Amino acid sequence: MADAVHVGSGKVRELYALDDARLLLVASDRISTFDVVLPTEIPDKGRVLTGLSGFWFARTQSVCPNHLLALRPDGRSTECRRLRMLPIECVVRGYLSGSGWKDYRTTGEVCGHRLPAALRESDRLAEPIFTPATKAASGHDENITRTQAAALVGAEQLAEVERLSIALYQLAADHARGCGIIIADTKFEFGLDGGGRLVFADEALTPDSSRFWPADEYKPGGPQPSFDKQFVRDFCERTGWNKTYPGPQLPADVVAGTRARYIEAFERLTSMKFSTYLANPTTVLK
Ligand code: Q0Z
Repeated sequence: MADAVHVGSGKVRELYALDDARLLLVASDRISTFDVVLPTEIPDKGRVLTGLSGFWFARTQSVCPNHLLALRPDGRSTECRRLRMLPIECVVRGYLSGSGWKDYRTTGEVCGHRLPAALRESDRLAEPIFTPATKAASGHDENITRTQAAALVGAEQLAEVERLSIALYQLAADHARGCGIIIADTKFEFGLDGGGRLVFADEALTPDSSRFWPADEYKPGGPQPSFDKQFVRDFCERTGWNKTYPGPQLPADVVAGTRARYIEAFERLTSMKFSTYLANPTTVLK
């Protein structure tokens, strides 16, 4: 990475420019919960997320072109095409949770979708809905209506990213359900290439960009356990932490249990051993 120039930081990822046309996206082992990055890392978390993104990019090429150029041998770095990113988060919800549930409870609607009365928290929706959000620099994205989103990207562009987002979600959610994982919702990002074509970018259907729930524990009517972060959340609740910076250090058993859950998600979804991925990350693209 001698001549990679650092161009951005996320809570748990770093972005570098390789040249005018290519970026390097590096997923760290940092973990955040309740919006705070914890002082303890989860070994291999960044590799699991990079491998899962690669897996989904490879398997959704028939739906939409994507930014992936190569996975590096370290398993946590993705070389990608440098795009002009759209200024909206393309969220798809198949289940009613998080801000979708909050908005529904207050207004009966989510991003302009009027939903049936008397839905419960975590209920499955009859059809997945496209619920765009703004990219708030401060961190917390804000749900917007499709009318507001159209004002940001244009009506034609919006209709196309909505269609693509729903198709990507349906493909992935169907696959994951067969692996015992419910993808309750997910956030996609799209960019435009030099020819003005829409390209699926950033991370693809990872547990950091989605809610993954264990299907065998699904019980609507309240919040669901997180497939990946539940040990961390339970530990944080037990300590009485007030959920402001800094967060607590995680004990070894919570780290090990959480690492095992990330690897379990990887192995279930890819039907590949994680050790095979570590030996040669490109195997996940075949
Ligand atoms: C992704 C982000 C990260 C901080 C910009 N293919 C692309 N072309 C242009 N821009 C991006 C991408 Cl993926 C892009 N982000 C999100 C990622 C650290 C911010 F690793 N920002």
